[in-house]
Amino acid sequence: MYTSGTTGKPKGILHTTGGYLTGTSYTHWSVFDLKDDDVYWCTADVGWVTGHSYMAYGPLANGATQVMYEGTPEKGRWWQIIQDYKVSIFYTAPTAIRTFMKQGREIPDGYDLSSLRLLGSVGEPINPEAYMWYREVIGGERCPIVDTWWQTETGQILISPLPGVTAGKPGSAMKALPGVAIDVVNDEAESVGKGNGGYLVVREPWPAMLRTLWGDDQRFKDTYWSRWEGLYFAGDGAKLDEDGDIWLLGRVDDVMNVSGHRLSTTEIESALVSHPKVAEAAVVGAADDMTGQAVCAFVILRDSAGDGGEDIVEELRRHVAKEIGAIAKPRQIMVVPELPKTRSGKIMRRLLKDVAEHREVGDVTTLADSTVMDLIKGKEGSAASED
Ligand code: 7RM
Repeated sequence: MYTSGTTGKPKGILHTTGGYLTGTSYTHWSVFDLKDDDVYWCTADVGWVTGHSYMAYGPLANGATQVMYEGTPEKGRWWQIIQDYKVSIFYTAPTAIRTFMKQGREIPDGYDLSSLRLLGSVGEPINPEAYMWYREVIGGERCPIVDTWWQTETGQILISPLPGVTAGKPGSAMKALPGVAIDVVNDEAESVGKGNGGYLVVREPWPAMLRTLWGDDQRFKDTYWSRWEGLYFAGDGAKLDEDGDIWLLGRVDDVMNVSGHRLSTTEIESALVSHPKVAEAAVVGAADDMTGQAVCAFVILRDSAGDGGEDIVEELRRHVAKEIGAIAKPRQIMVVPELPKTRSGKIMRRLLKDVAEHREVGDVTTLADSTVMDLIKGKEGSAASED
């Protein structure tokens, strides 16, 4: 499976039949608590690893009854499918959830979603705001949510609550699955312990782990195994809360450094999305003479917010300062109609960074819609605010 290349040249991830099938079938059964009478639906694009592991290999090995649907999620279409086929387990991405939030709850409210008993999320951190909406509007307050963390490289889910075993927390992927040795470490590879943040690593092998990069063993070693002896480096930042539960903070490459303070993309984006007028947000660190880097945010407003009003940019900057602290206050916020995403729904922050640093926009070939950057560049300068 090739990685989407959000940060560089795509990598050919080599999986093996035995390990990969063991890892995907076991986790598809345990994380989704699969029963004989379930109707399972994963909305992923089958070209994304999620489509491979959790539409093809895992569910088919388990003999699951499943819905497969190819097409754009027109308003109401997904809820119609759940209603018609009595889907009981539904697995989708936060980017889709936020799109539905943007359109308003009246649409799903028009369908009978009572067959659902379990909801899943995958692909990026699910903001607490989106989690609550998913639980209430789609899950009718009765379905547990499994926020599943994993990668093309891991092949299978490694971090997730288990329904009926682990209580969920909005925004946390909670615990490593049984047998999976996740840790959060500092630069010296020491466990940071409860209440602290650092790098997400895996200390022991797991069944569906990648075996190498296709045709490039050296790059495999350099990318995943060179930072610390014997630890798999996932490339994500994470923190452990006081209970030892895991919160993913986004890619380490995307961490911003503002006047010596390390800020995570996830936390600032979640603060923006918690504002009632905001549907989606992406933040990047842009070079700044004063502070080294400055926070630049791109936001999509909810349909109900109209154009947000004259003072929307100031309102949002103050909101972030209130939620996180003055250090995280964006230097600049741009209200945009779309964000640049891959087909798997991941925001390509490097393109937004190009805009924020007033550069020619880089390679857009892996975008789901390559015209999006023109829309964003068209907005440049219109909603900037600096102090
Ligand atoms: C399954 C998939 C992998 C990267 C990974 C993370 C991010 C995925 C979550 C998540 C927070 C999650 N494979 N990621 N799931 N971050 N919470 N539940 O997405 O190879 O395409 O991407 O996606 O940064 O490293 S992937």
